[in-house]
Amino acid sequence: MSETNLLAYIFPFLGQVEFQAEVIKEGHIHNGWYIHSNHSTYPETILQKVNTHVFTDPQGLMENIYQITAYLQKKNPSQKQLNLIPTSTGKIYYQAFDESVWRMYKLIPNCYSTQITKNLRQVYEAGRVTGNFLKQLQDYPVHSLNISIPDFHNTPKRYQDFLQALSTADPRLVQNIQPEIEFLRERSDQFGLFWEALYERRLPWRVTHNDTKLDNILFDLDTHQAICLIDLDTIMPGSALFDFGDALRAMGNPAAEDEPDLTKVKFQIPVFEAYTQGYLAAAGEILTPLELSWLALSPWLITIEIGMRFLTDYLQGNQYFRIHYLQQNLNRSRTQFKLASDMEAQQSLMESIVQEIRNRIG
Ligand code: GN1
Ligand code: MG
Repeated sequence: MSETNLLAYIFPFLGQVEFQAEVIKEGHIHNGWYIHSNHSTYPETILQKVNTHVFTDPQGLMENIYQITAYLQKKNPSQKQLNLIPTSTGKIYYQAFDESVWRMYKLIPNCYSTQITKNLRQVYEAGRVTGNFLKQLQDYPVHSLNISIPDFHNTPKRYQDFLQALSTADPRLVQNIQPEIEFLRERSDQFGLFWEALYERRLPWRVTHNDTKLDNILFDLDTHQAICLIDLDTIMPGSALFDFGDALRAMGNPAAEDEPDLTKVKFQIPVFEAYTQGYLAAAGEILTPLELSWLALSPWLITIEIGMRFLTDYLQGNQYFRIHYLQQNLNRSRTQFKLASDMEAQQSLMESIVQEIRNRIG
């Protein structure tokens, strides 16, 4: 069977129309295509081949997405979101004989995602939609969710994984990353802060997205209002600090995630301020005192954690994150560590901004 026929078999509406597939280049994990056709109900869709090396329980992952989007839809019927298109057998994904897993979403018309912020209004919107996600799901039975990737934001475990990779890596690679090894070692006693507090229930378990970078948000093309979070694969029980921190890791840096010129990498305080305003306007009232007191610290810890994951993958031969050139994961990790250093230098300013916004909101 040709690929076109196979697709039309899985998603029968494709058998009724001519369609074009365009490769999606963003995203480090799945393979994806925009499918354009003149079908009346599904003119624009996204087809994804789920990365089952990363997500070993596709059934559990898809159940999470289905349950959470249905819950959000019920809570707020006017809120737009990506909808899964059922397969020919009425399922929300298709598992082929070779075990590959396929799914398709109907795109929301007139919207876009981006890796680069346009202006602070857009940053505020990103904060608002992420805070809103947290708030709308505050009563969802969090522990009924499947764990799509165990220990995803378990920073101490990520560090152990890094040390393990280091112990078996090619010595020439290790030689090249001595400053990065030292950077992590000096800070390693702080890596357990959030994860241990979650396990000791000092921080509440919440439904979190866990991958809140800017390009995982959809915006309205005309109004630039944020519509919803997308890329829902990593929805799991977690801490609000993971989502707040990861968003600022990505948005706070004006340079590319793999920018080789580290002088271009910095943490932008106005972005931090605008995002925090939007986030706290939406979710401020439900956050606990400990969550609020660690808000300004969370971008730092999550930035280091993701830098560590890039570096681990570099040492292990780039098996996890998709790369477009050999040094890309090394470059990615270096930007993260530079960014984290810049946050350290501005930590007290970030603390006072959170305090000031809290005072203003009341
Ligand atoms: C991956 O799939 P994507 O590109 O949205 C990764 C995140 C990282 C991010 C770094 C499942 O997200 O954890 O923060 O890359 N997703 C997974 O850009 O590992
Ligand atoms: Mg994504």
